[in-house]
Amino acid sequence: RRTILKSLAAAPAVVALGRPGIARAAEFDLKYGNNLPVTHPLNVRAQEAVERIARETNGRVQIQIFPNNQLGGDTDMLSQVRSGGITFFTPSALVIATLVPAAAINAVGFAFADYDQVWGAMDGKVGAHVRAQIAKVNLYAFEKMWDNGFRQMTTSGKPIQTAADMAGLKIRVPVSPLSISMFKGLGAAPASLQFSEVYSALQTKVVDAQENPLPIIQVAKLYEVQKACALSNHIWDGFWFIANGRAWKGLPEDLQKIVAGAINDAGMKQRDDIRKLNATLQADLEAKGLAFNRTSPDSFRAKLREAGFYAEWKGRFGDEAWGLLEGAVGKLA
Ligand code: X2X
Repeated sequence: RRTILKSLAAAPAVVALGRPGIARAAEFDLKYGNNLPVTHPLNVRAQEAVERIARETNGRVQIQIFPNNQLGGDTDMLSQVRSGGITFFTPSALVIATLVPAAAINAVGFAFADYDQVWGAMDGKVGAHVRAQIAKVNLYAFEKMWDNGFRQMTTSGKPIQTAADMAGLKIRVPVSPLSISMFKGLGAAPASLQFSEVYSALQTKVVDAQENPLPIIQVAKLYEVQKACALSNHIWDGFWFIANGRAWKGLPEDLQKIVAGAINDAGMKQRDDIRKLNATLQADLEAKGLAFNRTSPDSFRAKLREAGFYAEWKGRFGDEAWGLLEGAVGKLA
């Protein structure tokens, strides 16, 4: 009788490890929300990280992922991660910049020529500067930024060839002061909408255009409601993997180390996933009916310069941050 009771008592621990879905509460039960469909590499790699964390902490840290705006749009998740309602969130640099203005520095129009420059800056001094600003609002930003990608412009009407084609274009942009400023500078009529609203806004023609990296256009099926894609590479955008500051400090150091290790490693794999996708996505999307054209950055840069975009944002970011960016990409307009 005693022996049976003992083995029954031991059983739940095994169940808890093997089947997190029905486990009793872990010592640290944490929530992570994001705005992307489960098929995006960000969610695929985050899921792997969550499993690794459960394993390496022997079930002490369980993270539940809420993908695809299940907990609300970006603005909602940003306030949830600040209050501690969720522990983790992956806002794009554009989105976290509504709270930490310095974070938009990587989104300055046409700043980066390629990924070597991007990761040089974001794994180097530019990224360190932004992470320090994020820390000031009691959020913890993990070291490795995850890739969203170079943003491209899609339209339901005529393709965008040069900056002149932007005149009056009703284009959706994220909830981001820099994006609004940049697209106004280009002569367009930008509207800020959270990502959760983009598909239906395009479908119902509330807006005629949007701009996002190709992996997003694919996983969110935006090709169903857009006709043409201009390869403009106008902004490089990434996701900061952030944690509520209090919750992060509340994790014992050994657990922090495991969580950060798993998340940063997953971020590096996610960057590589996007790199591989970038090589094949144009053909995939063409097969789904999206027409592609290349653009030269020249007319866009000239228009932005003329509109005072670079001068304005140099002032807003300040000489220090602007200098760090120029240190990574060369002199900006
Ligand atoms: O909302 C967007 O366009 C997206 C998915 O790229 C961001 O998260 C900024």
